[in-house]
Amino acid sequence: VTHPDLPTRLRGVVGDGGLVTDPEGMRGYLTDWRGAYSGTAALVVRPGSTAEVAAVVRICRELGVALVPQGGNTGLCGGAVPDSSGRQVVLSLDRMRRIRAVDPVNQTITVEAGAVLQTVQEAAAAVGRLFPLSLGAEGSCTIGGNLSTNAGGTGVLRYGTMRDLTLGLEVVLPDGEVWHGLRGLRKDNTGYDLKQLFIGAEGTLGVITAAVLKLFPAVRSRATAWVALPSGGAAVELIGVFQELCGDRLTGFEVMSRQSVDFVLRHQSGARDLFAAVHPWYALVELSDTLPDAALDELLERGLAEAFDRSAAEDAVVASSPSQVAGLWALREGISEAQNYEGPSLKHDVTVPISSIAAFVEATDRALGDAVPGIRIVTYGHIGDGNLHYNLSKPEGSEDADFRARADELARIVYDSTRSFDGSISAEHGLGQSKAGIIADYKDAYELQLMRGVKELFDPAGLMNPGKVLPLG
Ligand code: FAD
Ligand code: S2G
Ligand code: ZN
Repeated sequence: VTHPDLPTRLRGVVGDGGLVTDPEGMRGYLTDWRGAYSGTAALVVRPGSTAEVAAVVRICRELGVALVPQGGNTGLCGGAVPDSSGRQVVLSLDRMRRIRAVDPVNQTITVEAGAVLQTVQEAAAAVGRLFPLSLGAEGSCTIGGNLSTNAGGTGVLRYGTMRDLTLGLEVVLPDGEVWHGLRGLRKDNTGYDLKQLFIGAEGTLGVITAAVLKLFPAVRSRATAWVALPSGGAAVELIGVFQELCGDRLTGFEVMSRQSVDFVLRHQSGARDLFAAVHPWYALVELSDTLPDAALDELLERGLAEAFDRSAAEDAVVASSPSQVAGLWALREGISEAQNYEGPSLKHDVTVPISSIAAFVEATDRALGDAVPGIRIVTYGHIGDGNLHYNLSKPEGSEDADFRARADELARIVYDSTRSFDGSISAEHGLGQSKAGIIADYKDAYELQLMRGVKELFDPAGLMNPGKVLPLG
């Protein structure tokens, strides 16, 4: 199904250990984390160095074989999964996981693309620094994938997305040339900021092989609360209270609907409701500081008292131990997994202006309830960034297939509503294959034309992750 010389030529570069050709061995590379997308591939190649990546890319380009770069395969829009032609090659970075350098004085860390996010967090902590990207998949996702999806997560409010955390990149371009851009300077105004083209490109402009990332001073005090809210709009009021009171010390603010919490209580062993009463919405609020004795509990209590005065909170509990803090975050991070036990999770990762969040939820919930009576809407996420995970689960007792069959129609309702509030149809997960086909309906035509121009310049043969981000043709 592909070029006869391919396996031999690639084996000559990566050796037997770097090639996977048997169906059993390839399986894990061909389906995404939650089994929503799967494909077939000619083979999986696992280069062990930047030079091997460059040689592999050159061979595939010479033989006209398309490449699908892959990191931890935890992406949620099928960006790392090959198509069903059986002609594509999955290029996995899972053998390139080295931490090349940790520099506490310049506050940088240099890592290879296959390094797992949690490993990078630990390497930073070992020298008293913080690498602040944090998300539920951190035990499996890789820095290359985090860069390629411009990952967000729970620390964006204070530290930004991968765009804000990256100083330099090493990239293998689709012609096999290596861009040695591993600079760690915080200021370098010498022309176009090329690294930003590859961040968020989802593997369509080249293979990221290494990066220089920013480090921050470690936090040494933390205070965390779980707050019951009377409405979604109250979360917007609550975050305003804490931003005014705490400024940069507000380092975490996550919101969850009751439906989201119900799924976790149902499926996460050990999870329990923090309050006797049921509330429509909840927030996880976290303060942190580099000072070891910053009295953040008092600050947290002051903010909560203000929130109660404004009727923006109905109940609250402040964690009194590290294990209680971990329990609150487990509740929050458990939502993604819990959805998988309730039939198909039709995911929509949207941004709307924070001031419109309540109106967006109200309008979109209503439209969806009219379309599918009994639909269960799992709304949660990083509200400080205006980012809601607005995921749909089928009505209790209905058929998976019937619900899945309406995915496109329901996505239109969500995305058209997002557009009506001047939002974005992808806040942090990217477009992958799930949104490549509709992006033209939600993005300015001239902007798409410019994007195609960049794609044409970097990958004229169209062999780098075709069909992702930009629709084919
Ligand atoms: P993969 O899934 O392997 O690939 C993702 C994309 O990047 C693909 O298009 C792939 O082709 C490309 N790619 C990967 N490596 C390279 C490389 N080296 N060079 C070029 N292209 C490459 N995401 C968030 O932003 N915020 C969250 O809060 C969040 N929470 C999550 C929670 C759970 C439980 C799960 C399962 C996922 C979550 N995600 C979240 C989504 C996902 O974890 C992120 O998108 C992550 O950045 C993907 O990393 P990965 O290494 O798994 O990438
Ligand atoms: C999160 C994860 C994916 C989902 O948990 O913050 O990014 O299930 C999401 O929507
Ligand atoms: Zn998220």
